[in-house]
Amino acid sequence: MIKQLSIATLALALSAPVLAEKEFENHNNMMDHGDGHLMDMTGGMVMGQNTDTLPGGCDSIAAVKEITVHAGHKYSEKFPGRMFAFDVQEYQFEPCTKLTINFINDDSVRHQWMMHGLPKYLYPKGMFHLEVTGPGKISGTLIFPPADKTYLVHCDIAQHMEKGMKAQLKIGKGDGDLPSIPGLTAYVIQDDYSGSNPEESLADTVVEEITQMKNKVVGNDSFFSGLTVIGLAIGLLLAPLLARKFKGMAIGEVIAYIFSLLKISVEMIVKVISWLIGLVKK
Ligand SMILES: [Cu+2]
Repeated sequence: MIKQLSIATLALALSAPVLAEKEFENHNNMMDHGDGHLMDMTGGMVMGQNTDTLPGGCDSIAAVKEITVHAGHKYSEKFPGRMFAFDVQEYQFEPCTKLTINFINDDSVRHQWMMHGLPKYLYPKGMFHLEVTGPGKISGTLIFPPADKTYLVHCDIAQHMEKGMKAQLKIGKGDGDLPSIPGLTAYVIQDDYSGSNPEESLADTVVEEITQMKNKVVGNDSFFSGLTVIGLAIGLLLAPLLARKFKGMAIGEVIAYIFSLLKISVEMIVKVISWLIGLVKK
């Protein structure tokens, strides 16, 4: 009995730290590695921090601003098909603004707020980067250059941007919009929830059928296989187009459609030939 009890106690003691959720951590005691690079041992990191050097073309700091940015799964719920998002998808500031970002990660995974395209003489790799692993907060400061420009802001953890953690930051009027900003600009690749056959699978099936037919009918005969290769090449080129046309059709309908196409082309050829004969006869 005592032995059982002690095993149970031991199991509980071992499992408790695993089960415990990571508590919210304020990453405010960072080690300064120089060149605007700060980090601690618990998953907090700032890269490209610049609190005092004016970018070329800025006579002075035009404005001092501070924002709080949240990152987490819950902010993506209003964007169908997305898994992660920032709470805000667009920011806009005056040129030469000094901005402090308080970045809060509301998830248990690692997230970043990363800006690209900054001048490299001031920001290593042209980047400003805040990162927090698990629930927590980190703060960083930078000074924007003077030009009107739209900067990409994203989380660079694998697939987080593709899954929605993406925003744009405009300095002045910006220089256009970026694609696939959730709720703001059109996705480059639209999600398709229609449930019909994906285009590729139908194209693959057609190619497979033709290959099998070729093997049955002509074996490895070089002349025919040469022709078949040309046929296959044309088929491969046309397959995606036809597959799109045939989406949702039964295989019988597809064959009927191909035959009607063939019939139309034969009729056209006959018409052209008769017209040519008519010309010669005159
Ligand atoms: Cu992330």
